[in-house]
Amino acid sequence: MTPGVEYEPTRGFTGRARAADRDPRLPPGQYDARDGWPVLSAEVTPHLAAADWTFRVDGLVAEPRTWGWDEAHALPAAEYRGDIHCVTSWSKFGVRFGGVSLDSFLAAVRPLPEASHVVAYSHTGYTSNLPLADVTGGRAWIVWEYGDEPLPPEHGGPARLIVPHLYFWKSAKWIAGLRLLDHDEPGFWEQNGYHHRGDPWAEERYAGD
Ligand SMILES: Nc1nc2c(c(=O)[nH]1)N[C@H]1C(S)=C(S)[C@@H](COP(=O)(O)O)O[C@H]1N2
Ligand SMILES: [Mo]
Repeated sequence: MTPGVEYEPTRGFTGRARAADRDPRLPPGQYDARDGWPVLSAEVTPHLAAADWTFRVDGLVAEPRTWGWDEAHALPAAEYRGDIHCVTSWSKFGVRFGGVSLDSFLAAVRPLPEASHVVAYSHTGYTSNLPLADVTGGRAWIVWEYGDEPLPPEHGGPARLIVPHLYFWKSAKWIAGLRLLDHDEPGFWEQNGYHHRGDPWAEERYAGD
């Protein structure tokens, strides 16, 4: 189980499995993908060299800034060990991603008080929207390692965003930047009927859930 995360006891019967047999790490309506890691991409996988990767944070910040690969790696290393959940219903337990906490990038640009939301955008044009509160406080990372290996291109390498407490569509692959806004601006899937926030424990899959 993920340290620091409390899991609610499962109540009653759920689907085919008896509640008692159900892994408490599994949010409602999800299954354990075990050794598999499905690739879900709306785009063709870009093959972006690490040397060409950049990450920019702008919008409602005191000092907009762009980091290159080496500059981003000079920030304090951080990792996520825990679970991930895709809205298409697979979850993976106990994965490890290595990179840098988004807090480190945000500390450098200094968000303005009116900043309330972010749009994350990829080098391919993919976008996802998030409340600023969901990407601060050690809950979001820019990562370039999966396990101890470089993040594979089909999974967003050279670098992607991860926001693992929300459904994984929020975690933009081939991340290019974050724009801080004073309002919520729906991203790619959110414009196509998905929920604006996407909490897997509340089963916030579609708009209106
Ligand atoms: N750029 C980009 N990022 C993306 C997506 C995408 O299509 N393009 N799909 C999202 C969805 S729906 C999921 S579940 C995860 C899938 O990540 P994976 O392919 O590494 O499993 O990436 C998210 N980030
Ligand atoms: Mo997904």
